[in-house]
Amino acid sequence: MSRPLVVDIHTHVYPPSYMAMLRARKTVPYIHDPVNGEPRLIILSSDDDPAIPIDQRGRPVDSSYSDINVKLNFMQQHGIDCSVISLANPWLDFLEPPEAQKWAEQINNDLEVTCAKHNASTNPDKTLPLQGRSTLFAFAALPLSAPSPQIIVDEIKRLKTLPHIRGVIMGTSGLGSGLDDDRLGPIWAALEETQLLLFLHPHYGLPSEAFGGAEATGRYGHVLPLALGFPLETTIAVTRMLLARVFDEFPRLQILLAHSGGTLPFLAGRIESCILHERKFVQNGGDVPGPQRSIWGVLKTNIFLDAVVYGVAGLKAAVTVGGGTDRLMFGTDHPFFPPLNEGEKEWLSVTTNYKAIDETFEGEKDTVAAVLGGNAARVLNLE
Ligand code: 5CU
Ligand code: ZN
Repeated sequence: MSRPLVVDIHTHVYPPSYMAMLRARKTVPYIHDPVNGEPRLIILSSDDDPAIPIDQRGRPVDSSYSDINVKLNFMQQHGIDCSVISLANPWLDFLEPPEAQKWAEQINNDLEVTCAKHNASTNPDKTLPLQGRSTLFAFAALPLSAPSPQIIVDEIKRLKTLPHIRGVIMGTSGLGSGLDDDRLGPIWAALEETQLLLFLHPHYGLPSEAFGGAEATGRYGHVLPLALGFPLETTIAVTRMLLARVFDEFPRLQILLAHSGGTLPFLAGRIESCILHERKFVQNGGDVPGPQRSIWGVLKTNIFLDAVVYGVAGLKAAVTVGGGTDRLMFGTDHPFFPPLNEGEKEWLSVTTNYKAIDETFEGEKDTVAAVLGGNAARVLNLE
């Protein structure tokens, strides 16, 4: 039986130039790289607690974060034909305004060159199909802290001309105050015009007090911020976009939500009901224009979900709100969630997602093929 094409649409890198920048920093995000001892990556603000010894903060960081050959080995070991690589969080959000444009151009050019060089080496005549060899495409990063939105718009337009860029990755802070910010209008317009896919990804989570503060970090590590903070952050960000009428004004905006939309598929009905009962909105007798489009319509026309949810229940919710299986796409979140034991080749985080897809769509060969790669190849025009 021929195996289906597998495309990983959620897989991160920190290009070497970005790693060097993190090594030179002393505040989050940074890499602590002692002369004796292992380097540590400190990206989550909850990790940067002075009560935690510096050599225990964050997590170990190895070449899987930055070396594309390690990514290619990982792809081969897990049957992945094509990866759409993206800069990992916190992207360029923290840069001083005058630095942002230069770094965005550098990182995006690095991503483009990495993909171009690799693909030229495996498919010099550009005649081979995607399946059965390794291919790279990328989601680019935006200079969101740049001094003017026009710089961001110009970068989006430039990205459209780079052959291996298929979209942009963005966190939930936007220009600094969330995705319901009116100043984002020109950026949504540029994404809509270029039809570059916006990969919306969490990073900031919830205030650490929601999880019990520093004491809880000491006891439970990353479980609460990653298992709950990340998905709720995504859910809140998209709901704020909906409430701010972003999908009314930009009905052709295309967004891919990380981690199967956080908790959005499960909470969509409640969100819709709260909107329909909110007296503030003009349609309910108030003075604030509320969203015109139903969340159910937005989920079926503007939103794609990755399949990085590690279970059947989450996948079923994702396909239910998407109105079918053609808006769901396989991903790994590599290099995050590596095996805990050195030398283990198979990643539990990846096999769990493969297994969940198999169990959810058992016996539906075409659906499994669509979720594993067919949908991504179609939506991102990967051939
Ligand atoms: O493990 C983590 O902290 C993360 C992260 O920071 N970013 C991500 O994409 N996945 C997991
Ligand atoms: Zn991720």
